[in-house]
Amino acid sequence: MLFNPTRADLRITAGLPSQFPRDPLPQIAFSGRSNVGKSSLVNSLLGRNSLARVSSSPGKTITVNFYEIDRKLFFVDLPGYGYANRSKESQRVWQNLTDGYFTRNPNRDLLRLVVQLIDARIGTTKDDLMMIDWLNSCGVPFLLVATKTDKLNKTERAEAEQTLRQLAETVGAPAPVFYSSKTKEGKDELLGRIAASLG
Ligand SMILES: Nc1nc2c(ncn2[C@@H]2O[C@H](COP(=O)(O)OP(=O)(O)O)[C@@H](O)[C@H]2O)c(=O)[nH]1
Ligand SMILES: [Mg+2]
Repeated sequence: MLFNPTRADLRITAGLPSQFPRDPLPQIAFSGRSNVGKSSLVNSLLGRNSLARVSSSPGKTITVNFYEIDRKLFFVDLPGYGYANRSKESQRVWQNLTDGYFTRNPNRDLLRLVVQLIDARIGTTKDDLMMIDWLNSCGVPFLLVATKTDKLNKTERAEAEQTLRQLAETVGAPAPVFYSSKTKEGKDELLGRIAASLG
């Protein structure tokens, strides 16, 4: 399916699974640790500077944000995970909402792809692996995307490529995409993979 990524609007900021939209449009979800560069990636895919907020204090609000793209699909910005000083209560809210997205989403069958972000500089964290395990156990198709590749030197880049390719193979995901919101590396490739997942 072809779509114009610049025709995008924030449709709803959902704090509860009951607020998820019911429109029968395919969904592409974005998942990753807080601060992995998710908002920046969504903005750069949409050619916007600030549609998805790039936060200075990460993880303040726990919401699932639905962006309607070209009236054809939703980009779904899932709440970030993995910061150290999260309270028990906010951990519970995160769990309920994220779990709700995969298990109580009225349009769960319209979820085409989860774009799972990994910070290229930090590498795969324990939380990333838990998320990947969970996506696997839910049977959701997902794609690994390394973010912030502009921060890597040549050696680090080669290492990151090797590690991530290996991980993708191990977990049965397709070849990873390497992305930089700064240089736009990987933008066309990721848009192409998303379009392909829509059939
Ligand atoms: N160098 C570089 N920095 C990035 C990139 N993407 C995000 N960042 C920075 O990483 C921080 C977190 O980004 P943000 O998009 O808010 O992450 P989120 O919490 O996952 O939504 C911000 O300071 C961004 O400017 C990138 O591709 N390259
Ligand atoms: Mg964000």
